[in-house]
Formats: sequence, structure tokens, C-alpha cells
Amino acid sequence: MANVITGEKEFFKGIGQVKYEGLESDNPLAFRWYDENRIVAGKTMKDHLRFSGAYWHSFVATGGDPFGEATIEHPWNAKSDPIERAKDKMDAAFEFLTKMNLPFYCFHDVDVVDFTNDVVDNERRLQTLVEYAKKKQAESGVKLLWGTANLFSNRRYMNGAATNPNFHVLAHGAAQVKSALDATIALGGENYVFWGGREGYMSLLNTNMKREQEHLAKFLHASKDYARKQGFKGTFFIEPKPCEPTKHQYDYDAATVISFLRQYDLLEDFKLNLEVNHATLAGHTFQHELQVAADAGLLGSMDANRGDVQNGWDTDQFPNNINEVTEAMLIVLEANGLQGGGINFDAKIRRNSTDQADLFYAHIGGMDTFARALVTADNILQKSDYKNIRHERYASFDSGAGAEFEAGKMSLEDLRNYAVEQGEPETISGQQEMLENIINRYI
Ligand code: XUL
Ligand code: CO
Repeated sequence: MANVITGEKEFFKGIGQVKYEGLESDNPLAFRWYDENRIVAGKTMKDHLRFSGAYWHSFVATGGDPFGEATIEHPWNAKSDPIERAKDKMDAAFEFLTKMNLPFYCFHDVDVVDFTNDVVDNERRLQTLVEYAKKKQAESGVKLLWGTANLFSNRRYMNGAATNPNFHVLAHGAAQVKSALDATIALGGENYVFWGGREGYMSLLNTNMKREQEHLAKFLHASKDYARKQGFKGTFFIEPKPCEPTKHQYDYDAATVISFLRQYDLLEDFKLNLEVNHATLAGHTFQHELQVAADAGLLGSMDANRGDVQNGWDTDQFPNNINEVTEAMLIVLEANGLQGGGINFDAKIRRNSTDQADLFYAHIGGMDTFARALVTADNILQKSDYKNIRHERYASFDSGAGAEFEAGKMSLEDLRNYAVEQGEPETISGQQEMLENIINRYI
């Protein structure tokens, strides 16, 4: 268990450390599935799942939406001095992370401390908070899963950062990335994320797409070269999302990002951070995105949440869909885990969830869903026919002409002759419903 740490003041009063109590427990502030020391497929749950809390949703956002003002008042926002306020927020964050037993956290630069339009002052502010975070990490044992820079909220980024048609804006984005990388490295951050919030377009009428994408590639190379020069050994992740806030984002989905990384020679240093609700926005299932990344050897990390089937936009709800998450964990287990990353709760409580306990319930639900899905997926892989059934579907390629085809030894004429000789193929079932029943059976 993490050491629970508070600052001078306890912000989440009346809520102690959340512990594993098992399936018999009625306690809404306990885990029923997430038992960090339980061994599944040769590793502890803690090491498989590497859960992380997201600074922006849990400690910064206040429930405002395009139609309404803030609904949640954070007690750590009371002080007027920005540095003192940021320290209170960090106290609250580490109190929450340790009470939730979350081993990691993630942040954007501007989540940690408020920024102004003064680059040098922003660097100083972030460094001050980095020193504070170092102490908090040492006291608690909580680690930084990844850092990132917010290159989408400030109005200067309204036309993008790395893909902005104005070079001056691009340089400001670079300044922010440099200082966010410095912060990540100073805190022993294990990875660094690029989510291209506004790296895309609202209209092609005013956009030179080719030039913008080349700028993005140059920007990523410069960032990577700088971080490596500073000794950063971690992985860079690109987080695909098809749209929102722009009409079209260049990092549309896993396949698009992989082709971009290959085209611009970034495959050595970059992997993917896949997010559930971004997958569904792109018209894919989450497991589709994970599988695409895994097949390319680039399954780095995940942002856990869920969308809303009726709404369709990026609602960032906490995960609770056990079927969806089980199918995801099947892919993660078969890929031998995430490469360097973890499971970051990029999810927010609803704006009418205004009790302090709501943030705890949300994370408990998400962690239990993933823990249960991990156990279920492992059972499916160990005990059921799932793998065999899929393997057997391709049996015709295991020997004879099929194997020759796979080895590249059959010409189009050979294939045609085979079709003539063998006549009409037999009908073979895909057995989809049977496989779906296997998932439900082990849940
Ligand atoms: C936005 C989103 C971001 C990234 C980090 O949809 O997912 O919070 O995860 O910039
Ligand atoms: Co995300």
C-alpha cells in the first residue's frame, strides 16, 4: 500500500485509504476486485495494471461545460498566490492518489500551476512545483507515468501548435514542450505524451496539410532529440484522436499514426497511447485500436474511460463496461503487456457529481472493472477454447498449398489452378456467438 500523505490540511476529510475487501464487502469505499498483490498470469495486479490518476480531470476541472458554469468548488483553490495555490492542489492530489492507492499520476504543465503569457516566468513556476513534487513523490512512493504540455487551451493555439501556420506560435509550443520535458525528466517520469489537441484543421480551404504534417514531424524530432540529449530514457507516446476540438486531427487513429511515424522515421522512439473514447470517436472499438498497435509492436499505454453510445462525443466517463474492458485485456495479455505505459484514468466525474466521495467511487469502479477484466481475460486464455478456435480458423494455411502461399511461393496462376482443382470451398462458420458466450461465461 502507498503511504497516505496529506499536506498541512486534509482535503478529503472522512475518507481513509481505500483497501481491497473482496466480493463479500458492502463497503462502497473498498475494492472488490483490485487486490494489488494478487498474482495473475505471473505478475501482480499492480504490475499488470499500473494505474494512474489524471491531474487535469481530478484536481483542475470544476464541472463547467459549454452551457454552464463550474459546479464543483475545490477547497485547494482558495489561496490567491498562484504558487501557494498550486502547492495546495498538489497536496490534494497526493492525498487522493495515496488514499486511492494509485501508484502513478500524469499531468499537463498547466495542470500543475497556472501559466501566464511569460515563457520565462512559466518555466520558473513549473520548476518550483517540480521541486515540491519531488518531495511528495519521495514521501509517498507515487511515480510519474507521463508528463505532457497543454498546447491546446491558450488562445494562441487556436490554429494548432506544431502545425500552426504561424511559425511564431510553433516556437511558443516548443518552449512549453521543452519545459514540460525538463519537468518530466526531473521527476523521473517514465514516458512523455503528445496528444495533438489542435494539430489538425477546421477547414481544408485555408490549410496546407502536407506542410503542416511535415512541421509536426520536425517538431517531434526536435523534442525527442532534446529529451535524449538530457538523458531521457523513456518512451514517447502519441495519443490518437480523430477530431474534437478540431474538425479533423492528424493523429486520427492508430493506423494513421503508425503510418505517420514510419513515414517520418520516428518508430524507434515513439509508441501509442490508446484511449477508449478516442477509439469510438474514430468509429473503431477500443480493442481494434489496441490490436492495431499490438500488431505493430507499438502498444505503449492506455487512457482509460468510456464513451456514451447515444451521445457519440468524448464524454470521458469512468470505465464500467466489463465486456469492453475484458476484450481489451485479452489483447494486452496476448501482447505480453503494455510497453512502458500503464492505465491512466483520463476520465471525469459528471458535473452533477459534487460530493468529494464521488471521485473515489469513480476510480474504485474503474480499477475494479480493469482488475476483474484482467482475471477474466486470463481465465479465458488459460481455460477456454478461445485461442484454439481462432487458430483453427486459419488451419488451411498451416500446410500444403496454403503454407506455400504464406511463404510467397504461389503465383496468381498457381492460385487459379488450385481453385479449379479443388472446386467450390466448403462453408465454415465464424462461430462469433459462441466466442461471445465464452467471454460472458468467464465474466
Ligand atoms: C483529450 C485527451 C488529453 C490527453 C493528454 O481528449 O485525451 O487529456 O490525454 O493531453
Ligand atoms: Co487522453
